[in-house]
Amino acid sequence: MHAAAEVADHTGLELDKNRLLALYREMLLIRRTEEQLARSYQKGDIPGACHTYVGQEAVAVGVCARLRRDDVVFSTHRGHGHALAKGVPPREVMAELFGRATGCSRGRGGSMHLFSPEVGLMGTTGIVGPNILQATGAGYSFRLLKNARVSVGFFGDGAVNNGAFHEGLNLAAIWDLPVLYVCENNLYATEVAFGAATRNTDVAERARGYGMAGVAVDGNDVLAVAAAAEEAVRRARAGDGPTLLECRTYRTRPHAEGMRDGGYRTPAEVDDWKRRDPIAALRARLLGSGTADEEEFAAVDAEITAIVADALRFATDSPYPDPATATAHIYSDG
Ligand SMILES: Cc1ncc(C[n+]2csc(CCOP(=O)(O)OP(=O)(O)O)c2C)c(N)n1
Repeated sequence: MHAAAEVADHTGLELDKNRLLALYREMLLIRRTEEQLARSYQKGDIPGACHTYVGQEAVAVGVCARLRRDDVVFSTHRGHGHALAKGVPPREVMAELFGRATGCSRGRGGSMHLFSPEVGLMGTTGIVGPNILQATGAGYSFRLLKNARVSVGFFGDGAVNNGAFHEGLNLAAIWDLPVLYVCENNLYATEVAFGAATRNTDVAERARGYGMAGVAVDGNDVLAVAAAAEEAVRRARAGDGPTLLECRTYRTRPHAEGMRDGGYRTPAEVDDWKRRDPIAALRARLLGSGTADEEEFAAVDAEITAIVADALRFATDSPYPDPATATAHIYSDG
């Protein structure tokens, strides 16, 4: 009780032990999956680009923990974490990256085209910005249908000077659309520092310009993200309009696997952010408050290791799509 109260005091969230451990588990699932994907990429097993989400796990997990299955997510080129957090099975994510027919996009999309509408993952995309408009459009349809569903657009700091950001947020504000705009501000767009791309690096503050709610949180604190998302989701479902949620975070691996990582940031900066690791932070907090013990964390760690190993086996053993079906799924039947 004491431990839960401590956590609640800090975040305003009432989360019991099981839900706290579930947040840890989800973040670890993303981390271990990404680490495996990085190794597989280095071995040449993954065709195409592979942008990992290592360091940013608290954002996807904190936001998606407050969503329902029928709420929708429009993701980015860095979308494996969003897919897993929204509920795409690890086997299907891994198999898609391997280009196999059992992947969530039947092996036709790869890393930047993960789709699983069954669980509300409406797609990752290689184009920076337009998913903001897609999220806005989904919010508009939910508003018209009056179904109290919520739409989420994740994007990086690299998208906020794109015209789509302005158009999407402005429309959502004037029509009170049920949308969460989640900016994962990891300080760089590829190798360009955010401060070199804008005079105003305070993303959340831009919300005022659109007349909508804007909140900035520590994006490496999953409980802070979840608390902010809870409030934004409540606002959206109540018909009280959209929220711009800026999560300040950092990616600790290169922009994409296979890219070098020097020149635009220092090893000391990367090390500093590694010390602010979101997974280690939650673990330390739950141990410190007596909410969970080492044995319980060891059990979660073992479970995740097994899940990722199973996903890798599944991907490796799965067939490639039949070349004879190359033109299938290109046009909708109706
Ligand atoms: C419209 C468009 N312009 C440029 C690119 C090339 N590009 C790919 S990723 C990227 C940086 C994106 O940075 P950010 O949005 O901050 O996301 P992060 O990679 O930091 O997660 C750019 C410019 C693109 N994919 N789409």
